Amino acid sequence: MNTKILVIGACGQIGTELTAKLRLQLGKDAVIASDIKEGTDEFMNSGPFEFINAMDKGEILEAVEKHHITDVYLMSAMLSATAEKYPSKGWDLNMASLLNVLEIAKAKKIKKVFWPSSIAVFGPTTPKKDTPQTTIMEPSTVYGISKQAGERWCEYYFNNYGVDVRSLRYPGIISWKTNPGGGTTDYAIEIFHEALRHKKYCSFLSAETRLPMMYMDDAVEATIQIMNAPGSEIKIRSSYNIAAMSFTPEVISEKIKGYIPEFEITYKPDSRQSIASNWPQSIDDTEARKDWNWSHQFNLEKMVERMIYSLSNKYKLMEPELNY
Ligand code: AKB
Repeated sequence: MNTKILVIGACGQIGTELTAKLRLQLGKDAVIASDIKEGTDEFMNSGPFEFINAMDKGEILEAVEKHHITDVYLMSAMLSATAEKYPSKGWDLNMASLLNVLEIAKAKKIKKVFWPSSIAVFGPTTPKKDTPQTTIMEPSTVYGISKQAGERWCEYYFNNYGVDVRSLRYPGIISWKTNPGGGTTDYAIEIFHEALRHKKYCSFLSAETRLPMMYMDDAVEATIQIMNAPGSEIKIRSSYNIAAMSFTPEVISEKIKGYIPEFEITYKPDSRQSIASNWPQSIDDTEARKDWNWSHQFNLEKMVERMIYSLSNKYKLMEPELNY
């Protein structure tokens, strides 16, 4: 049976780029994009699309049967900062969407599921540096609690019903094509837009708040790689730690100054500071590297260079000097 993919939440930050990459690899008709809302014109014209509310199991099942779907990537979620504002909505969306897809997989209607977890599963009692795969997890946000519960559900459905579900604990994902929404790590994207347009940025996290981050291309690569790995290599069925770089607002602003010397950063921590302060500073992803050969391509320097040149080009601020 040929692989036929349904991406739920395809118009979001990661969903958009994941869908594009999968379509490049498998052909546009092998990847059905879906979301509760429309994407950009460019996205809507790039291949088949279904309107799906991830909280409605019937809508997901209908699309699965109509398109003979084999693999589902469930990318819809309410992120940390927004879920703190709407706790019950965040919990309902993050849990119901996952259980809907796991139930459809349990009924053998699909073969494989990808579901993203997050570094938000960790909390104030977790070791902050090189946070291990298995450690104390006492998340303090609604988003983190939903992701931790989700990890338990993934492992439960694998152990008890043989559902082939695979998951990654994403750090903050940095990208320039699509904007993020509602996350605590979003400052690391906003800073580039503001630096290029206004040469200044007011950070909502303090200068020394260190968080794990990853460039979008690595996140998409890791997602597709874990889904393509033989099942026998996937030893962890809750969710894998993955890592690429860690930095503070101060460190990234210094890197940006290397390209835009007039850039100035100021700090005005808001409610997102307490979320970030309870998260790890860096992640140990030894298990992912060992089990299915994960490795990242983008370090801090390469990511900053790519962001500056791609966004300069987008805003037509200067002729990019590098060709990718
Ligand atoms: C967020 O900030 O909420 C997300 C995440 C780390 O999962 N980017």
